[in-house]
Amino acid sequence: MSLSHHAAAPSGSAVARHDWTRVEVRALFELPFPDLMYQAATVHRRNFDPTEVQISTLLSIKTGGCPEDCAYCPQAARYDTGVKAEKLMAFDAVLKEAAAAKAGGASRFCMGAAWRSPKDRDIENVCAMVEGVKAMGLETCATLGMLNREQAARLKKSGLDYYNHNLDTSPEFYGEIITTRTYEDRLDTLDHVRSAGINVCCGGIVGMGENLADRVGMIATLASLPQHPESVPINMLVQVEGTPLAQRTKLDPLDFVRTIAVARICMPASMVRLSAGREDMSEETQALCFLAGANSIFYGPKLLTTPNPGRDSDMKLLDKLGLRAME
Ligand code: SAM
Ligand code: DTB
Ligand code: SF4
Repeated sequence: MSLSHHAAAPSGSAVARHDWTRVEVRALFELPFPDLMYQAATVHRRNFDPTEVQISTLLSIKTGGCPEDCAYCPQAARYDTGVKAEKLMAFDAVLKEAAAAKAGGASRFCMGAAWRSPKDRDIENVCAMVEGVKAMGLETCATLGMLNREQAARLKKSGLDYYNHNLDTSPEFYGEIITTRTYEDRLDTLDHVRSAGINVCCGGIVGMGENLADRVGMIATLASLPQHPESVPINMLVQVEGTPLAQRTKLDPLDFVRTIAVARICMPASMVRLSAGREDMSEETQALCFLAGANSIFYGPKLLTTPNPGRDSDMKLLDKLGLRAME
């Protein structure tokens, strides 16, 4: 083998870097598709069994009526999307849903609330739910909005395994999507979660009208956090009628696959979740995402308020691809 050929082989190193520059990340996005896929699949295989997919189920424990202005979100009170504001679900009802998720094969149960930030009373109620869900043998995740240090510590004490808080996009594009909280606010919450010793689930959304530089900026920011998020959800925008982003030009599915591949390469040991948007995605696109290093999905017919593929069709897809649920 010639030296130059050898030098071109992907390293797939398990050593995680935290100093990814935008130039380097952009160069990955601009690789010829076969080279990008080869490199991503190599990194995936060095760090994980590529036939295993982690399965999480989502439940909206507090739906709608949110005061924030996130332009993608059907739960923002200011957009007329048909989502009705509800109160926090009762403890027993949440546990019933968690039991159904476990019976369906999920290993992680993620509880989402349409809050800007929880009140301390809300935190106490959610902590009770976390304890109950955990006692069933499920991993627990919550996404409740901005947290202060004390709230993160209280959630940790209840046994919460993961906290989801997304950066959503690049720092430059962020202001066009959300004005009611800053990028810095998000980084602060992530710091509080990390400092409390809770695993971090943090990713973003593509297909919001951002450009390549924004997708580069989003991945470079995630991969430059002091510690990579343990879970990185990559969402394809679910266009919801009534939200400001309902009519955005759809992203080419191959650019979505590229985003997954670059996330896999830059954060080699993280779980990369093929998150929202699968309902409108072909099986072929999803298969490419798994080849590109995605190893986690949301499972069950509903995300928070929008549809997700049914359990049967997902099981058929995993089966067709020879993939199985991670224990
Ligand atoms: N209210 C809390 C917050 O924003 O932090 C927690 C719930 S919020 C719905 C969680 C995440 O869902 C958002 O950060 C966003 O990334 C994602 N999301 C919301 N609406 C979406 C949509 N229409 N398409 C794709 N992802 C979406
Ligand atoms: C994440 O990154 N995606 C999930 C979860 N974290 C909470 C939410 C997707 C929501 C899609 C729109 C809806 O169903 O309301
Ligand atoms: Fe509220 Fe979260 Fe939706 Fe933003 S993403 S409007 S904070 S529920």
